Amino acid sequence: MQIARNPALADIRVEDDRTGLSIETLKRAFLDNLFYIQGKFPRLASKNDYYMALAYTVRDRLLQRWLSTAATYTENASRTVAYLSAEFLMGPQLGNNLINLGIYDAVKQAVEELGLDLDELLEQEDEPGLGNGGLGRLAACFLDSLATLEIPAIGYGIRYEFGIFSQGIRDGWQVEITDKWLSRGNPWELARPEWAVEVKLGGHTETYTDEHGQRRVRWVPYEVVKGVPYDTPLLGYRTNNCNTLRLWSAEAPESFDFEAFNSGDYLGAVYDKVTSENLSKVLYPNDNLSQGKRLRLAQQIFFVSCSLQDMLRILQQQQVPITDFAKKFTIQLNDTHPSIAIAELMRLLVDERGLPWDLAWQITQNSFAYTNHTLLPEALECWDLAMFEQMLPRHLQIIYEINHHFLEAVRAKFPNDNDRVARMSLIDENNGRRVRMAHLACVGSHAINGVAALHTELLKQDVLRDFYEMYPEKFQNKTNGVTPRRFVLLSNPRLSKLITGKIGDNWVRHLDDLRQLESYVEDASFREEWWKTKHTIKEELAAYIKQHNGITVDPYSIFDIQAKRFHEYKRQHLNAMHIVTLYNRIKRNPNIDITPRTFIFGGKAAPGYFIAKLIIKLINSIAEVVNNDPDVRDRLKVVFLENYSVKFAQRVYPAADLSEQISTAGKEASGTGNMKFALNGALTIGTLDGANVEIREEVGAENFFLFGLTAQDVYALRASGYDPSHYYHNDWELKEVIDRIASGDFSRGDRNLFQPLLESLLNWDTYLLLADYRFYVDCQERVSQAYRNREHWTRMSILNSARMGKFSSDRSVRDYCRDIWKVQPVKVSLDKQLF
Ligand code: 26Q
Repeated sequence: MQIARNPALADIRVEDDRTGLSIETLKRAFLDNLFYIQGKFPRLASKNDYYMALAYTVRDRLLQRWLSTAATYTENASRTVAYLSAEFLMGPQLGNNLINLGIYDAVKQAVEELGLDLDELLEQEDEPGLGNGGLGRLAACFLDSLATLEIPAIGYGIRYEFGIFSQGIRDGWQVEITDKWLSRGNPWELARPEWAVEVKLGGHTETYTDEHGQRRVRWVPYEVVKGVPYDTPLLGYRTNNCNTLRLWSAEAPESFDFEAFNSGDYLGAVYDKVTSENLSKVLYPNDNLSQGKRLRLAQQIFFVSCSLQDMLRILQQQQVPITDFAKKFTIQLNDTHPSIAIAELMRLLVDERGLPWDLAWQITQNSFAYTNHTLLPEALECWDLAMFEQMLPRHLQIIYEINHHFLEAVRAKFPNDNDRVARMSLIDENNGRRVRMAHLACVGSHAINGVAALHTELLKQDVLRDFYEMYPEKFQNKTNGVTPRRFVLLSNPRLSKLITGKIGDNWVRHLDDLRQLESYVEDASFREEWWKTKHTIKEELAAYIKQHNGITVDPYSIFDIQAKRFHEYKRQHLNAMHIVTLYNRIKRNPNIDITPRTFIFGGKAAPGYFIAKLIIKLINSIAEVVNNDPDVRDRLKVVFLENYSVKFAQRVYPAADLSEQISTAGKEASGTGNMKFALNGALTIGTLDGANVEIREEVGAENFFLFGLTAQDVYALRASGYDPSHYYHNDWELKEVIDRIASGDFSRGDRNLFQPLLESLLNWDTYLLLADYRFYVDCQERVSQAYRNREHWTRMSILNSARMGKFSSDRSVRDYCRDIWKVQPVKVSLDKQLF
């Protein structure tokens, strides 16, 4: 940005209606925005109008910081993190911006003085659900930490018109409803049509000789799509650094099919427009599954090419030579979804900027780093080669050339090892020819990381073993983290107040400071306050459940919560089997002494994932029976919370006593919900999987309910020939659970309904539920006993919160900055003369 000083504007007041933070100024600004932006006066305004007026009031205050940030970063030509992600699961913006600006209480009072309730206005916001789950939410937490740590950063992604579907529950089944999150307008974004770029698709390539006698390749595309950036400002916590989330929306290029237009085929031309816009139409709702669909590949190249062209524009605008690309930008690939960027940057540098291959490759490798988020083979992206070639003919040639150089290096390091060469090739020749995106990401990046210590070890030993042997120096661990701003301060104001009252508010930026709470563990009155706070929050969730589910739950019972995407490896059905176990015990002896529990589930299943949807139906079916059986006497309740989202998550984490983190060991890369629960004082029942391992190390084994097979046990059991029916026949209580589900007791006598699930468990049990069942149920019994001792439970709860400092995304991001990105903070001051 060129900043010209205009003396005529020099004496504009800074503390004005659009920037001032006093209650009076906020009120005036709010009414102005209601009038001039929403076009309403108070008597006719709806709650949504008030929300919008408030959002614009807050946005004005962000924009001042945003412009100062842009000016500062430009002046310093700061090294910038470009975080490339197909998903950003941001959650609602208003509350978080109030917190980070430090005006939450002032705004609450200002709207109250106008006769409004801030909580009701916050409720109005439709959250941008532009992600599936953990991976998208991690990207959002990282952006919050980057701004808070004053690191120049841009998040690049797709502005999906429809985010993750809204989930309804009808007759116990999940139904999907399209997510029209933009229907009432999005006050947080600014369209930047002046920075639109074009992306080519399809067609063929030609070689030619340029004016220097150099042989070059030209790509003649079949079609061109325009990408328009929409920017959302992201302010750090109590900093002036306001970074950018830049999301691309697909449009038809201006000159779309002009011939058809002139020849009178107006509708034909408009039809083409519709297909280009399809590129950013909808988020694929699969989590941890790659289906290899053409439109998905088109989405990936679309946002990646737009983002790289945008970086080249910034480079040019700041007059940085192209050869310094990797000095200006460090690009993080959030899984393989954006990994086509490696071939695209090579194309831009070699074909469009005329750089020699070797120099371009050096720049590319220096620019990229790759984060892997999965150990599941079905989640590793591979593209059918014919389809890939049809859409990206030039990229395929580039990948062949990268592969050629790479396989030569493999042969040099491991002579006479053809099997290894075939295993490592960027092209899989065995399963119908396919392009292996994880291999491209590994070869084209200077750093490769897993997201928890165990995950990184398993990558090195198993999924990426050959690459580890080839490039051991590239591999690093970066354990995930979550932002304490959204997931404690904003979502749990009661606990935050209690904590701040004891240790001050430094913990919000330095989460390790929570350790100071340890010294209050033996303080009985503090424990009492802690317990009461938790209890009040449970009462609030109970009221919500009453209102939305019509179920009465007992806030004195254990709130046992499993909230996450539905997937067999996450084993929600193991949790369901525990519920049926307790139900059977009650049916056998209605007077049995049982610790009351409320089982709460939340989460979506991918629309095409039949078994996951059947697990949702099973839970709802069990709920119907258990909640209404007089023998149960309200000691057990089962609740399914519809349409789990970030907004919802913020309600749920604070109210949990027990956090279910029960994936098959070796399957969950990290988990981040596990962190959000424990940070809010829930105890974990969990396997040694993902970050559970490290959480347990931090909080202490005595404050964590561990059960089940280890990743090594899982490998060994599979290798020795696992027979699930053995467990069925040798554990009568397990048999009784399966038999009751099979009997139709939970399906109004229908014995077929759950057969697909039960058959899969008895015949394959890919995720070893039957092997872990006894460990799990016995561990749950220890939980029930522990909960009966309120003092002891509260101690453990406090210690969980107090020792979770490591899992701040600030720590994660600092680690990336130090070991991978090599970036430094850049302070932004508000005194900057902007005009
Ligand atoms: C790929 C191809 C085509 C369509 C969809 C996809 C796709 C989309 C989303 C594949 C995977 C995802 C999401 C994966 C994910 O959320 N992984 C989670 O990442 C978290 C953050 O690191 C970890 O904590 C979780 O353990 C991991 O499951």
